[in-house]
Amino acid sequence: MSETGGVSRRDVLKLAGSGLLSATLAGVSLTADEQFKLPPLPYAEDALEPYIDAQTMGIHHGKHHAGYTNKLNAAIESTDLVGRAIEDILADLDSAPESIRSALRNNGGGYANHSLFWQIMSPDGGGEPSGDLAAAIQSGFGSFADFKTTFSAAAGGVFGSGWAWLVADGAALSVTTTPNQDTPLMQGRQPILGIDVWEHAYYLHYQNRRADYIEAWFNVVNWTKVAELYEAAG
Ligand code: MN3
Repeated sequence: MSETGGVSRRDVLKLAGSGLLSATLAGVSLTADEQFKLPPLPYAEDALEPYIDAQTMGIHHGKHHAGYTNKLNAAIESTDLVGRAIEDILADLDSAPESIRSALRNNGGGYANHSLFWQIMSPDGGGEPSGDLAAAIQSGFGSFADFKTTFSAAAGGVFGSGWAWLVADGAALSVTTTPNQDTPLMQGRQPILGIDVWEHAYYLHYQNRRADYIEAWFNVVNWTKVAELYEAAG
């Protein structure tokens, strides 16, 4: 094994895996404990096939989400935001230094949105919710089918890049959309389900067929996780 200055390739790979190396390369001086960490995917990159392809998942998580994470860390260093929860930062953007507010909005939003996105999908997903969440969807939208129609229309109607959300305001549910990496958290609202309709989320497999991506995505929605988030928000 080749070694340079006592640091082996294996050490470098370990550093890269820990996120320390990428942050160092980005010029971030935060300690490991102070940094936002890229959460690992809770399943393999190919686990959501055929609905979401492995290459899209790998790039989406390993490049896009990692990029938001590194740029978020770069934005907060040397501010009093270090150590604050991302939800708190996003709910209070107006009090952040103006010079980094756009960076926080875009990269902090991207960090939070994708951290949620991986969690609310699963290779064991699909179907329909049960229990309190199912009752709330029926109450709010008429039926699960009506909810799906409303949510899909909202997601399909996002102009350009953005997200469609199912938001819990206490027990009540509503569908909303945000542009770019904005999130309902910026209005102090709690998203419990979201679909990324940036082209990077689907273009390799679906090209311009966003409606096909949205329809397929329902096959991987992790309703168990969404129900947990709903209970926590209530
Ligand atoms: Mn994305």
